[in-house]
Amino acid sequence: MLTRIDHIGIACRDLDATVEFYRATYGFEVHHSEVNEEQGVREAMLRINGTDDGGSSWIQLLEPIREDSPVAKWLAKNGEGVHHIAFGTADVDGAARTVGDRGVRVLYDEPRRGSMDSRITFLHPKDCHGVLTELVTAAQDTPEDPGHG
Ligand code: V0V
Ligand code: CO
Repeated sequence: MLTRIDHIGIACRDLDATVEFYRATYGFEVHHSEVNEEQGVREAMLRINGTDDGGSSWIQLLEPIREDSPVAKWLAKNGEGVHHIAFGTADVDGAARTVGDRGVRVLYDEPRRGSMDSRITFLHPKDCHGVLTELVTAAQDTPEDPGHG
């Protein structure tokens, strides 16, 4: 059902400085960056590796663009650090249904738009032993478009 770690989401106060740390320290480059208004973040995706199911694994660096956003709220309480983990699946709708049936609160009725046109949903951290958990189907993983875009 869940086939890989799609990404680790890291909350930071200064996206450019954090990107520079990952570049200078590890040699990771930004593959993609965007603003997600709905989620209230400016983000950069650093591609770590490809996987044999056609997806990839990423570090997702997140800077809040609004004080009332989940990442801003989390930063105010915890400071910078790991904010969530995201598992990759070819079928986020089915995976969310299955996990929901197992008693975990799924935060969205329908998956929403995530980074790079992925489809994402979240599981409540209080139902996941303190870990905000995201389920994601990458754009290139969707059954309608099995290509390698
Ligand atoms: C909150 N809590 C967390 C947490 N955020 N625990 C672990 N990890 C986190 N990231 C805990 C918090 O300490 C509280 O525990 C409790 O949950 C309620 O938190 P709150 O501060 O009162 O905040 P809420 O309830 O208003 O919101 C929490 C939820 C919210 C999880 C519902 O953050 C949310 O909707 N998150 C999903 C959306 C999101 O995070 N978007 C940003 C990434 P105590 O103090 O009661 O014990 S966007 C993204 O990943 C994208 C675009 C992508 O991947 O493509
Ligand atoms: Co994420």
